Amino acid sequence: MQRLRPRVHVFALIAALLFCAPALARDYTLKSLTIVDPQARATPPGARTGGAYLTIENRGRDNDQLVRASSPIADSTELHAMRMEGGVMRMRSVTAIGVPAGSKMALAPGGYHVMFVGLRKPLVAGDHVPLVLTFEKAGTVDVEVVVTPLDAAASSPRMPGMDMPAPHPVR
Ligand SMILES: [Cu+2]
Repeated sequence: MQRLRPRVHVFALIAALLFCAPALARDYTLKSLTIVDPQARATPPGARTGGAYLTIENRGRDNDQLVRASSPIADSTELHAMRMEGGVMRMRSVTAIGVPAGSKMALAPGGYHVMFVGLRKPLVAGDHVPLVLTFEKAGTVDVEVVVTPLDAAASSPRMPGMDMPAPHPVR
């Protein structure tokens, strides 16, 4: 019996690691940039758009900017900003999202985000979807976006329009 115990502990450890893994934030390093915890909210049936969020840390001495995002899961993948205009939350596409040297830029509900326009299938909680991010200086990095349940972001500000067809003209 005594000799079995270490093995039991190893199994317990492995089980604990497997159980914890999905909850761990995934980080990706690209030169002096770190892409922290890319995630997207699950979409309701029939939704044509979805948003993805992540944080970019720039530990370098040069400013950089996110200039492009692409994914096979949507007809187009855009960089968007949200802001209040005349009391209404609106989003628009932007050509770049700056990441100044020594700073952290959070793409989060209510602000900048990556927008999937023309989703080819719904975003389902637990799925991992591929996303390619291109920076002006650091280059390109492949990340996986973890899809979280719709209500996981309930504590975040609601984003009217996010779950509806894009409210602005799409090229
Ligand atoms: Cu958007």
